[in-house]
Amino acid sequence: MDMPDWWQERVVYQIYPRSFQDTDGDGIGDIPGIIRHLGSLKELGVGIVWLSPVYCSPNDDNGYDISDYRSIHPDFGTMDDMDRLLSEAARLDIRIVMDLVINHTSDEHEWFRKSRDPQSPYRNYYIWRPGKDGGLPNNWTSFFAGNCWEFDDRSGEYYLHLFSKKQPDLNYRNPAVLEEVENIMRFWLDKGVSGFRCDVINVLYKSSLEDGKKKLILTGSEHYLSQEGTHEILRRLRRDVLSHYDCFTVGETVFVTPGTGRDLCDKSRGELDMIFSFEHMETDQWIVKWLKHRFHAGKFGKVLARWQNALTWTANYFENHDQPRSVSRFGDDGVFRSESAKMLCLLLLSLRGTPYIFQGQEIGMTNFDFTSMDEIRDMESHNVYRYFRSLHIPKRLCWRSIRTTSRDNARTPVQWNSTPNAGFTTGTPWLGVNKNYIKINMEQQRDDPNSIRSFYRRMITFRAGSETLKYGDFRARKTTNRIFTFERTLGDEKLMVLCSFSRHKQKAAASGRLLLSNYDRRDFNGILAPYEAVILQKEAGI
Ligand code: ISL
Repeated sequence: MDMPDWWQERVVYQIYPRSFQDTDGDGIGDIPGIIRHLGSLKELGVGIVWLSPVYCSPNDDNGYDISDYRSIHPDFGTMDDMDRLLSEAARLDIRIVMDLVINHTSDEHEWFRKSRDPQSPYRNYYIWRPGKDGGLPNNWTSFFAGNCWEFDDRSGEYYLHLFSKKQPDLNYRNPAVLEEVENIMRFWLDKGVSGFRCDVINVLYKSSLEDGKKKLILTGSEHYLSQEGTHEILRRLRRDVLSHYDCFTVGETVFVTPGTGRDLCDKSRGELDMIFSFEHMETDQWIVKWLKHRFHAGKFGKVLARWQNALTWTANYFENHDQPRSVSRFGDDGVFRSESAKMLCLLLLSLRGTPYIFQGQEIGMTNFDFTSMDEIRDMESHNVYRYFRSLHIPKRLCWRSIRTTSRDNARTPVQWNSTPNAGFTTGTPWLGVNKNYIKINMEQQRDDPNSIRSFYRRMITFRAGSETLKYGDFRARKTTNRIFTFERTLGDEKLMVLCSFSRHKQKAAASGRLLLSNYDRRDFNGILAPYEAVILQKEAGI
């Protein structure tokens, strides 16, 4: 391969600032809280921090509804704090990547307020349409349940929102919108950020507003998923802005296949540097994420392998702020929590691509322990709950679905220590702290050589020193529901990675010099302990 870029060498750590560390007692995490822990992230081996949105926002969707792209929400601090974060991070050689949410703004953004006036030059920044035959402009359905149109009394028309009604979609047929976005990007890049995580980036361009083919989810999506117009926008952003800075982009891409995904991040096309795809995160669901079934490790492995083979570079993740905790979902958050969290760590960091760790993942934080909807803050969960109830689904079943799937599972505050509220805040946390913080917390794991966190550290160091793990070819060997086996090869070196998803011992027909295991052992005898993962070095020629 060509000389690797710095973003291929480093491990990314995602911070969801609201839940990371509060320093002023208002119950909401803040930028000074992030600065406080930078040293410990450095020690973990993190080289890039991705910050979920910290901009001004009415917080209908916790910052993914931006009302001012050039200012910091007072809950998080000030622009001075942000500048301090950038300089402290630079001092530690940690790059900061911002979330770029440009499919939509908040309805409280100045552009949208002005756009409500049909005569305003901002009218065309958004997608306004009159109703059709006494109904909505089309039959599209939203990512957050329900339809995609909201009527505005003031102008007598509807506006399009693929997400909540407080997140109106921008109109990318208007060149002024793209110019605004380019200036926002330059603003942050000039400040010293090193790139962007681009929110739902493959839905920007709507090719038409015709009715969609009726589907169980996202009716209308054939008119906006990965359209040529979006590809053109991405190429233009690179040409006009990104290519002038030392930065990278990772796109969150929804409903992509390996083929459409490749088109969005193939180096020769000059669009994104890498993408987050979702297929592996959908291997425990029926049709929609709210209908979960038992996790099939075999399917998970096969999907991971397919994407590893399809793209030359992937963005690898098992958790983010929208997904339940990986140890509760793909591992075992009971007896084998520690083993399975470490196995998932070894797997994540052995794949080809840039690894992304979500805050708390490195200590094996689990899904929330809430008992009712009153404790849930996520707007999506409330929308979906209401929708399910409108279909007369019994409350018990609705709650079961919310409990396993709600985005709040990932958003409970980071568990720092065993003092009240897990050391997250001295005030009242904006979202409940999981009561298991007494047992599961950062402080208790930091100095324990056998902790999950220590294993993350060890694995990150191991990866950093292994060109084969970073850049070697990937080849799946055997994928069953119990063991996922693959090889990574570079030059003469061949590494074999085995990951057990079983609660029982498993025989594995593999041999080689043991380089790493999540158990304390010196060599590999062909038997994997429960949730054991190993990296074996094969002798040359085998
Ligand atoms: O939760 C999801 C995946 O299981 C998706 O439906 C999610 O809404 C989608 O991936 C888009 O997510 C992003 O954009 C949303 C925001 O609410 C999410 O937090 C963000 O990650 C709208 O900006």
